[in-house]
Amino acid sequence: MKISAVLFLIAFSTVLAGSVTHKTLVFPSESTTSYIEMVPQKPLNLSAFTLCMQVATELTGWREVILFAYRTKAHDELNVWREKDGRLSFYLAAEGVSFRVPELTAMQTHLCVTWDSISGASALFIDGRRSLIKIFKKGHTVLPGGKVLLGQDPDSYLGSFDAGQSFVGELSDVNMWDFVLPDSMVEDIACGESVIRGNIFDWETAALKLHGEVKLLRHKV
Ligand SMILES: *[C@@H]1O[C@H](CO)[C@@H](O)[C@H](O)[C@H]1NC(C)=O
Ligand SMILES: [Ca+2]
Repeated sequence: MKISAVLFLIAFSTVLAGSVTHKTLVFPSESTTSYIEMVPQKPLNLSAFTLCMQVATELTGWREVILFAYRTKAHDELNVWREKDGRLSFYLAAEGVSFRVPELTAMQTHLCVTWDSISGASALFIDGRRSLIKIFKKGHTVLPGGKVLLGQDPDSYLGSFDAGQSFVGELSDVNMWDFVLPDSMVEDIACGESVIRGNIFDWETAALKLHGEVKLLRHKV
């Protein structure tokens, strides 16, 4: 083999070895059985948060889609939804705030929601761009002691799933912080310029319990 060919092979394998793998979850079909439980690094005892995820779904039409569910034995504490009319919303203890945004599609969308109890300031970010701020649940606290599910909305602890609300598509990069990240950091995360690890959920290390047909894939990026 020529030296140049050898060098090329070495360079090529170095590129492959050095390439980053990305962990992602594929929810293949509507079901009442496919979901993930995510184990947090510390209790969701929150007076503020930033919750981010990378999401793609082809579900369209008059259908609710659960994007994130955290409930305790007694209550839904924090749920993120795509509503029937395409708006994105989040709910704290049964009350919701929604945002009129471009529809989720088959293409990846980086989505974050932020909330702060002191001011009630709530906002949503799509691919790093912030929505307007709405005032929501000022003075509220998200209570600890529950479980976080991706893919299903539990109407009881932890069951009573509805296939018509289940998530179908791809989810990844679910990261959560117990404070509100500055707009510029959300923008940097969304465009891949910085990796800021969540202190409640860190996607790189988060323990995931898979149920049903959900596939955990690692692909090179
Ligand atoms: C929740 O946070 C409050 C206020 O910071 C604290 O007093 C309480 O002990 C925390 N509870 C748990 C279970 O972490
Ligand atoms: Ca439900």
